Amino acid sequence: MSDLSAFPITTRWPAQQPDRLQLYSLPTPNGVKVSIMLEELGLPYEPHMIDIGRNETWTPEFLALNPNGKIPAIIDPDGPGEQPIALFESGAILLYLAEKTGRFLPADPVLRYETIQWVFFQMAAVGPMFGQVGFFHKFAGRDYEDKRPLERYVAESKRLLGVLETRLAGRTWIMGEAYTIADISLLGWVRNLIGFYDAGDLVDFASLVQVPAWLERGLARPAVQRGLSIPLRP
Ligand SMILES: N[C@@H](CCC(=O)N[C@@H](CS)C(=O)NCC(=O)O)C(=O)O
Repeated sequence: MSDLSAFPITTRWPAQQPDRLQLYSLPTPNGVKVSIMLEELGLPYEPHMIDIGRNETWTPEFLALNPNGKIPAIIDPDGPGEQPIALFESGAILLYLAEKTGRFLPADPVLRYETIQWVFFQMAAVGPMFGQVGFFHKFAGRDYEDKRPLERYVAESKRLLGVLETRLAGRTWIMGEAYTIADISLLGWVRNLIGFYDAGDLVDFASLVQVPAWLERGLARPAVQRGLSIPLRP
């Protein structure tokens, strides 16, 4: 039986099954990357719902796991050297899980770095830019009189969607025939932009061909569907 008592987060969110990977998350575009990956892998894990609306990521127990105060984060009791490992940042977690299992990341070095490149593209560009569209279009920033920030983030998001549109031409997935962590990192963000953020018209999503078809293919995957609502919101 694994002992996770050295991790303060387990005092607030106790592990019922400490031998399983512990997921601390919420079904947001960053959170679902990890739940989708875990569902795709079929790894046993125990999800813990972290309520960001109640600032639970800013509690001392959560901050001890992620000093940056954000979901998702994990503890894998079966980490390298058979020691537990704690990780935050969804991109790092995707890479860790891909390397641990040898799945969803090509073994060929060139293809592997190409995949990682697209994961970084999501982490550095798509996530931050789409998130700002959400803030200025759907959340508090909606009431700001000055519309220039919204316009700037919409323009950049449209440009990024154009990059994806070009990349996906003639490809089923970002890496061609292989479904990888690049797709897993991006699907939730594109879905959220046109769904929850209601920004489809703003970014002229209807003018795209490849991205909507890719999104539909991704959303048709049962593991993606399951991962999109894990951990269950109350
Ligand atoms: N770069 C981080 C971003 C994580 C992030 O922004 N998480 C948001 C939810 S999508 C969060 O926890 N927000 C809580 C807060 O800022 O209070 C990652 O990809 O893991």
